[in-house]
Amino acid sequence: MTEWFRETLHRDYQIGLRIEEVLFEERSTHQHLLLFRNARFGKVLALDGVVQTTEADEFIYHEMLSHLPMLAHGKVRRVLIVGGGDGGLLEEVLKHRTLEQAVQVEIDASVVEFAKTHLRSICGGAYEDPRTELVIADGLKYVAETDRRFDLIVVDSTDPVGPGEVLFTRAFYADCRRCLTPGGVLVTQNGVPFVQTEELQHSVGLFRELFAEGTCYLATVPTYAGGPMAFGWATDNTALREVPPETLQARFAAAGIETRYYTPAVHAGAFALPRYVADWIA
Ligand code: AG3
Repeated sequence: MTEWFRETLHRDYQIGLRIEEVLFEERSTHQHLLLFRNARFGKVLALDGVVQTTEADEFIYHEMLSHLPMLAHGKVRRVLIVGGGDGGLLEEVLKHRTLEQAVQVEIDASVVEFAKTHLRSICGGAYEDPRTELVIADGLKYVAETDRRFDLIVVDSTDPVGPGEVLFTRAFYADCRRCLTPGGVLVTQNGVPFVQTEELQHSVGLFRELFAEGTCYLATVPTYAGGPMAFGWATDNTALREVPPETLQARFAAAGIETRYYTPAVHAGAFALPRYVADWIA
């Protein structure tokens, strides 16, 4: 018998992934977690029926949420990651030797424990790095209360259904801005515009109310189906989006990081929006 995982994220569109083997399943206080093996994508992690990450394509998403903003900024010493319990993003930001501290605020301790046991291929030793500080808390509450300041905040959330919903609100974005050092950047997981249009419009609209600049950049992640995925970009430093290619190249070379998706040219191109996306956020 062949079993298929069918994603339940969208009402009128879905992707299916064949389940070779269920590796782990758990219902935590926060969500339903499923890990299975797919022949093409390797281990697949789904939370509440929605694909979060896979061994085969996580590099695209995690590289674009980390190296792009870090190299655009050029002097990121402290990063805050909201969500991202699988540790894939944390692992990427820690590749920057100049990074002094990565604070990760994850609401679900069981996802982190699970990642350390079952997703080493994705998180590596990120949770054991001395620069990592793991906080098990609600991200919304954390940014509302902390006195800490960060050069970069990355929201690696689920989609705006369930526990992730509050991470798409005006209050949350305003608190993120308060927690940034002057000229710092907020980047967010903002869904696949073709199938999650309102979500992107909503977030970018709020960025533009709160920051000097709000837009998005794109990358195609095969298991986030429906076209390229959008990453929200909000900052008061409008120069960060126009860092000259030679500067990006020099920073990338100095960082000495090996990537499989990110290149300085991809970085620059990611901000070029197809007309339909530009129109939707106009
Ligand atoms: N964050 C969730 C992205 C899910 C997007 N899915 C979609 N829109 N099809 C992933 C966590 C990886 N660290």
